[in-house]
Amino acid sequence: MDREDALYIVVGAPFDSTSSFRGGQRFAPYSIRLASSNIESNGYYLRDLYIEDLRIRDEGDIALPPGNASEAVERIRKVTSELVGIDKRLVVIGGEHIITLGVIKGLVDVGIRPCIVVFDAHYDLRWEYMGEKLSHATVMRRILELFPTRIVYIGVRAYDKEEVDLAVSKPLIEEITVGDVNRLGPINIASSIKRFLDGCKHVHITIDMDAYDTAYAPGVSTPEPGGLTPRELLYILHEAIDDRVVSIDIVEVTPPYDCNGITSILAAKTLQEALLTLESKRRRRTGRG
Ligand SMILES: [Mn+2]
Repeated sequence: MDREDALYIVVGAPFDSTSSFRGGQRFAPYSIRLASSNIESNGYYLRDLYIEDLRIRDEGDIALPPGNASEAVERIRKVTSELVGIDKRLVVIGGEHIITLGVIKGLVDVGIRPCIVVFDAHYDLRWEYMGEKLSHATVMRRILELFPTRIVYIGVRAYDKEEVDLAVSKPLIEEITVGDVNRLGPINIASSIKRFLDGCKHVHITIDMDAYDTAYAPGVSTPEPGGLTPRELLYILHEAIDDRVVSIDIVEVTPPYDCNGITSILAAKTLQEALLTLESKRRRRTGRG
């Protein structure tokens, strides 16, 4: 589909240079695309809408320089501002989590300061990590420095003291742990996310695949047991998405550490559900197909 006619643009961001444990996220865009063309195209929570009904264009991968995180962030920023600037919803397939900084910077360039929904086992709020200020472990801290915004974390269960102190001290940060999901159930969690996002004009969603339990998503860079099930995460995602979502990224799949591609398949399913939900809410608002 031509870029002009597309409503949704997909790009890959194959970067993994700041990985501290299990690298290989640069192979994820290829692996997730392969999985996406081999699963059925219907929605998990939706009927009568199929992925082939959506006006999607895949632009391929952004050329990113190995070992140079600041240049990688710059390139992602440029691509994001160009595509979102012509009124497209953007889907970025990482890559490690630092790529989200480029996406947010690109949104800021075109005047969008989104609220951010983060599915992640970690806060990624460190000031620096092993001497690096641009790292998968610092990405949300760098984003906080750009502008004040509402950030809701879902699935957090692994952090250091500096991160939890910072998160607790910021009234604009809401955290929903896996324990909260267990106690309250996905339905109540989804409504509290909706309340928290009340008043946001634009929303960015970032999905770190380690938010899922390692049983469902073993092929991630920094696995943490005790995470969300696909049914929980897909439900919360489905409820959290509405027409204000301008961009989505999915990060941290590392195919070399995956088992039979199950993490890539789940990432493809997650993205597919996100896109179908976004489209169904757009249709509901505009009354058009
Ligand atoms: Mn992360």
